[in-house]
Amino acid sequence: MPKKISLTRYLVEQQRMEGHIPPELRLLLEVVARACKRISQAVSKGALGDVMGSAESENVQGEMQKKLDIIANEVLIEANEWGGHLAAMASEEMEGIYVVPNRYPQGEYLLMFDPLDGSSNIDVNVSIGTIFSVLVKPEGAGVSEQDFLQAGSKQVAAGYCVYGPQTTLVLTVGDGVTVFTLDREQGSSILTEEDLRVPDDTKEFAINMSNQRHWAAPVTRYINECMQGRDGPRGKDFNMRWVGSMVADVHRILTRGGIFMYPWDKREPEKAGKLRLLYEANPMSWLIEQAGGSATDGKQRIMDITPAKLHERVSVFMGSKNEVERVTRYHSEA
Ligand code: P6P
Repeated sequence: MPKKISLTRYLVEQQRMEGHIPPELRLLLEVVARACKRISQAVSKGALGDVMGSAESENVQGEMQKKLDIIANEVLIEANEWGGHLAAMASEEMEGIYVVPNRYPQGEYLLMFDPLDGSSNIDVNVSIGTIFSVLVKPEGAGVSEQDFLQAGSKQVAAGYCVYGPQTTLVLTVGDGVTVFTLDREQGSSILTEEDLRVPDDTKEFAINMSNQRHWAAPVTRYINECMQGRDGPRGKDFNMRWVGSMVADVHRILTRGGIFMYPWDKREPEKAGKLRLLYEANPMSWLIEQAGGSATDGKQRIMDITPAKLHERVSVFMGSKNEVERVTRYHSEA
């Protein structure tokens, strides 16, 4: 167990002693963590807080918004817009970018987020979360959507906060993966794990099996071999988990290994996949890679993809290195 220090102290030490984090990035991460704490408090109220159910509106993805989707988005915007560390923000819940208003100082960072991932689980009290990613705005006056269209390898910070039995913030700035657990009595996030490692091998896969008839052949081959267990070519039995919240599934994989898959399928062949590249796949890919795992779209490293648009979707295979490499190899063999 690492020394029990707060997120603030950890970030100050990373800034002062390690030189990893410039002051503005430290401020950004502290503000995001504080916003996640507020979202956690709203989530935990449930039916007592008039935060459940549908907002009777659709987001840019054409998905029905939950009240908490909108609340979480507003909390993140309001917490970050005045601090002087950001030039603009982008969110799953907003069609265009949100440029920091002129009444506030502009910074050099770009913040992207899925404010409440897995919101279909809100009303049934299953873990959900916030995912965020940070880029540096390219040189030049002003800020535009084009500035956000950078490969995931350009990220300077990424993380998520999972609102489950514990509220846990998981973070990387390129020097491993660090875990902070919210101490509700103190009101601060306490360092509980450093340098998380994803085991290279696993016996657990995460995929929505109800889509099986729509998958491409390499995915069908991979899953069929897992389902054959010890009697099949894998020579071992597998288990399956699917929470329906990427944050919860990825947190489990970072904690005990596994492979998370949301592949392209025939239902909407024009879409590369369901998940979004900028504020879901890229931050999760960096965390997984920083913990020794792999993340591809079935053909290439997710973090090598240069986005063509803000809400670009991508096929996702991420987790234990040897499993991701196997299913990716099946794609190249197909
Ligand atoms: P399905 C949540 O809506 C999400 O974007 C991810 O968090 C989750 O892994 C996936 O979609 C679940 O999708 O099709 O199984 O409901």
